[in-house]
Amino acid sequence: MTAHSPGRPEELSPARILGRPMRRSEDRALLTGAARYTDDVPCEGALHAVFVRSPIAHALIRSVDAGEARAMPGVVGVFVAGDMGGLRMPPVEDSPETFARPLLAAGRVRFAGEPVAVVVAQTRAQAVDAADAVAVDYEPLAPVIDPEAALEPDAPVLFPAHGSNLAIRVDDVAEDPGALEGAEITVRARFVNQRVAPVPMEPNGALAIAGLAPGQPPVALWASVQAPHDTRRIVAQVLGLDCAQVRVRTAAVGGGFGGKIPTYPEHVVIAWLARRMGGAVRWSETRSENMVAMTHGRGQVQHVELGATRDGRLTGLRVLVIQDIGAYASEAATLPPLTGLMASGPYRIPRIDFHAVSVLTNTTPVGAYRGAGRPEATWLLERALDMLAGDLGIDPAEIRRRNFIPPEAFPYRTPTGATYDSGDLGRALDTALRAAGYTELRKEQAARIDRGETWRLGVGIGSYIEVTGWGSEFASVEADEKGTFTVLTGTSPQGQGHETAWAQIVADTLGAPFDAVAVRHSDTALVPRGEGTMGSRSLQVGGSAVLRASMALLAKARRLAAHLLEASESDVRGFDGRIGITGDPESSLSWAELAAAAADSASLPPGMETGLRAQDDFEMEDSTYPSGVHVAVVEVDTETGKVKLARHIAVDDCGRRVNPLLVEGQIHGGIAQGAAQALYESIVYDELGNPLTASLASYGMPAAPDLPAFVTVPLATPTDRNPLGAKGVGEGGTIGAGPAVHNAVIDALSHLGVRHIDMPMSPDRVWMAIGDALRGVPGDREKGEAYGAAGPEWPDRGHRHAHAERPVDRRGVTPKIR
Ligand code: MCN
Repeated sequence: MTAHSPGRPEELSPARILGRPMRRSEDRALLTGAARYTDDVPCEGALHAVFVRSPIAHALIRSVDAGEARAMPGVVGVFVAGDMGGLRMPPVEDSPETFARPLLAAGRVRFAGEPVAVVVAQTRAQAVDAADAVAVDYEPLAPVIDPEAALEPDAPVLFPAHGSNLAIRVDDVAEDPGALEGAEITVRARFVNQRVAPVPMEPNGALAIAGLAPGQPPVALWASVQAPHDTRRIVAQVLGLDCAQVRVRTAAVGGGFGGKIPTYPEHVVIAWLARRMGGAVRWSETRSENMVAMTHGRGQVQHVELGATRDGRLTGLRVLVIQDIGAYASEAATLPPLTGLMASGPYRIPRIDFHAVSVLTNTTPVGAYRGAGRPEATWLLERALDMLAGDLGIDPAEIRRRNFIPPEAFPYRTPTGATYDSGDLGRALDTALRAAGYTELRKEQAARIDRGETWRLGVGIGSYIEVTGWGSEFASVEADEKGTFTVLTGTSPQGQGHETAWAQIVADTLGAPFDAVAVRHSDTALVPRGEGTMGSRSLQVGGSAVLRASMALLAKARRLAAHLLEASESDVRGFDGRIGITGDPESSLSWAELAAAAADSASLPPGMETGLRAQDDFEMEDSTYPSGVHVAVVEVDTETGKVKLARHIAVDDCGRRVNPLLVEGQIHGGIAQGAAQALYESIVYDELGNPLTASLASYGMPAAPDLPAFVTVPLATPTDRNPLGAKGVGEGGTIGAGPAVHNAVIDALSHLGVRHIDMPMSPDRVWMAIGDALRGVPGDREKGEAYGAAGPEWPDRGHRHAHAERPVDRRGVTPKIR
């Protein structure tokens, strides 16, 4: 592994821009309404597409009658799977071809919301009306909605050719059937990490343009996605084109949170339609469509056994995850391996046994959602650890302190195969507890119980370590004769502020004014390659490429300046935005002058190419492991079950911070999403697979008044895995917050005998849990105590579906971080 020194050329920046809390240059356009989203991209004469979606979770399609729709005003065409020649999406990485999705449902629908036909009309209103008139004759089939029920031998099967709903097994992360041997105490639990929706402010959408002038690509696609180059690859592959024949761009993207990583069949259909029509076709999802068509997140049932000594030292962990992947194998295939990789959390756990099964159900496909597999790992550990602390009568802070991997043990190799780079969890915990006023909170908690107050206080700790950064990323930096700089980056932000941070990196490295740097991204015709924005990878991979390209550009500028000034290169430096002999402004050149000179090959030193430009592809050889501790303070009304998140303190270690303001914004958004899952949000289906939460009236997404102002305290341990010394921060807030809030609610009620409440901890659930505890009702499924001494059916005990036909062997496949 290459070690990078985070050191950088100091002499260039009397007032360092790197590390400064600069306000986002993106925000003026966003806040004044000037920013253009996909649906705002002007395109005269574009036709409008509207999808006809299945209202049934599982059915055979007997016929589709589009006669009436075709005759309606403005309708240009109605298309079904057969019209598209059986085109299918390529199978998602790591998942078997059997489960690849057709562009439009072919013969069978597998979830409510699956597109069956598409209507194209002159106006959107006409397309909406005509879509209503498309008559689909369905023959309903028995659906299966619950992932555990889907594993039963008599469950309805989504892909009869596959023979069962067990799509993928994961047994190779950490296999140790004896992991609990020698434990003096074992906590057993069943947790449901419920299905949630990403709910980006801007739903999905696309505009495809075909029939452009000669010399232009046959298809130009605007799409609201997180990885435009990947979308280009998929669209080209499905339509039988070369990548060069497809241009993919994003306009402003109004949030993604993982839900815009996939290229959806709808994107490809829109591109196909544009080609078919020889013109432009646009599609814009409604909110209710978004709630059923965009991938959901989480969706794990977790069976957990955590072993320890009587003094609270962890000895072993066994986990069986049942991952609901929904109707087709999508990005969800990547989630259980990540949960497994992070199953050790920030603790020394000598032995770990991890297994997972990914299961098909008649529901919206599941994919990455902020944290993607890592919050699930943190949640199961943090809940089990609090249960253990309760059983042993040890303070939750103390049990964590006893088990944290100490700073001197890094780099630390876990039994699950991760090599953590650095961290100082003890310091993070102390910092968070101090900021929260932990001792006083405990006193106040006891006083409220003594006074018999109905609003009880709860304090919850969420400690985490997560994994960020993979792959490689492209960047180039070019100086021009106007003294401005253009950065091209392969990252593709949805609100993370890359234009600001990347400009800081360039300005700082080159000694250039921040405002002189323009950052361009998310256009495959402009940026040759890019892996996109996900997995909190962008700064450490993409930002490092920008840094290295800037340093290469500086080196080129110095060489050129030395040549033009007839000086020795070693005497030439950058200072005050110029390049020349330090302390002698007469013997120096501005970046504009250098760029002008670089355009003329006659001015260049031998062997130097024209143009003042440099590029870089930076590859991460190993991931970074951000960590942190969150403390949540809740008040719970024991009479109504209502929970108020009163305070939330976050100490997140993302290594070196390029822009503390951006980091804080990321942590704030992350906390909101973690707390939302703990308290409010859940995708709910009825037993027939009808989505009951397909609008924001029924899906419990919190708004600002539901959440307190968050307290964030910085802490940084260095990493040498990239030249910026940075770890990712885009997801840490979510990963730390959810379990902290969850633990806080149980903490408020544990004196009443409440041991666990599954999420979301809505007033009715909390109220019922209090009632059950007071009546001494033993733990049920809701309380995470479903299993007695026998425990669940672990694979080595002959998992009941071990015989399923063709489960896919993932041995040797490295998980990709989403
Ligand atoms: N940053 C920094 N110093 C660090 C780490 C990060 O200054 N040590 C800054 C970066 O410059 C960047 C931001 O923080 O501006 C986030 O950087 P990073 O952690 O690299 O994450 P990504 O840019 O790759 O963003 C992905 C991450 C993910 S995976 C989800 S999901 C998510 C998130 O970002 N979705 C978001 N934050 C989001 N924020 C918005 N507004 N919208 C989404 O959809």
